[in-house]
Amino acid sequence: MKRDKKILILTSLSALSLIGCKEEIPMVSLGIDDFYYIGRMQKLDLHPALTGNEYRWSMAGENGEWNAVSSERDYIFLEGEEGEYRMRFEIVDSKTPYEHEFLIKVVHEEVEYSPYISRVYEYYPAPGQFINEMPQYEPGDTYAEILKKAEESISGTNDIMISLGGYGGYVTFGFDHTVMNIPGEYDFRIWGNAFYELSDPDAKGGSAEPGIVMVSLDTNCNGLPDDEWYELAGSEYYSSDTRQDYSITYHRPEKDKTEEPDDSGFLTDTTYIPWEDSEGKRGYIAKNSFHSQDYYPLWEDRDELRFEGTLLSPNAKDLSGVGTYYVLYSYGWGYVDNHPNDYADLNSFDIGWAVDRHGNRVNLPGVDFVRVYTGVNQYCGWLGETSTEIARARDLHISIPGDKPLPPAEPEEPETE
Ligand SMILES: [Ca+2]
Ligand SMILES: [Ca+2]
Ligand SMILES: [Ca+2]
Repeated sequence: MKRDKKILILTSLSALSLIGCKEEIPMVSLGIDDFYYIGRMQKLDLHPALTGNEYRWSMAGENGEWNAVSSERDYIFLEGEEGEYRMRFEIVDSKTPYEHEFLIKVVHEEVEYSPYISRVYEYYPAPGQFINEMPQYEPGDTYAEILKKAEESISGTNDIMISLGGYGGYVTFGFDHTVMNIPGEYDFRIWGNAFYELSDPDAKGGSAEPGIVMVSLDTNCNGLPDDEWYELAGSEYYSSDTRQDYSITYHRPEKDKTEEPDDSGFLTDTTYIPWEDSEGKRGYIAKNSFHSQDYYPLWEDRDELRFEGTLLSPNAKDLSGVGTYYVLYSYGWGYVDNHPNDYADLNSFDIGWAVDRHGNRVNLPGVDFVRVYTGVNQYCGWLGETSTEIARARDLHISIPGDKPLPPAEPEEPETE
């Protein structure tokens, strides 16, 4: 009880903010304080001022034993559960060893968190038949204005669909807190507009336009998505049909371009937006008769748009054989806009799936930024290019009334070939 009193006095004196990354305030030569207060799901960024040969950060376990949590010089403390965490920092050095114990009290947020998207940081769609309409471009709109429209569309429960266009087009969003990675559990869910066609629903085919998910932790604590990105390795990550380090460049159509329609009458310009990819292939995003607006982002100053990432193999089949009936089959798991929204688990994601650019698993305590990009470069006749759409996302660890428990996440370590 005595200890609690002491803590309360310290809180009122230090008046520390519970919002965002909290920079530690150097008070002793080490630069690590004795007590910290931080909201749950908020990062505490600790930088010791002293140096040595090695470093060791430990957290006290239930029985007072010390569990090592990091051997880096800097440490980001992040916990989702309220409570007191006893920490120890050691500098392992033969000449000037150092040891410092401190306490971190994790408290409930002052303003309740939203489980839904609160910020859209980037919206860079590839060209496509829904671009300039989802969200709606109005003459004179700048990138900042389109970004705001994208944010208003998918934030909270507004549920207004935005399109990412053809392969590579992406959106980057975040929440009003850090999304925790709970081991073995799905951590967040994303809503698209996929559906299964009615004639053969068991085949899980219809309109599946898989988007690849990437995640990032704001490790430099500047609130911006300029930190390391990691792909969530979904069911196709280790498939021999999936290609890493793919890139594509789209070109703005010429102003006075002559349209080249096809024989079907559905495509009004088959050579509308040219592209070439890293495999030496060339092609076009065609214009169709159902969507007559510009398909190239009109707020863009750049005359070519380059995107890169992992490429999933085509998932569509032309069941008619004559280009009139395409079915786009769902991949197993781990992609956006790939299964109907009713399937909660198949639209949910485990941060534990994260891999670095060499395919090595990384162990992230949580993420601040989520990026989704269209994962296939595919054209289905009159249906047009395949494009991932998004309407909503939520953190599954901020519960809301009516929540049903999800099954454990798919294997954290996807099977290798
Ligand atoms: Ca997880
Ligand atoms: Ca950052
Ligand atoms: Ca879609």
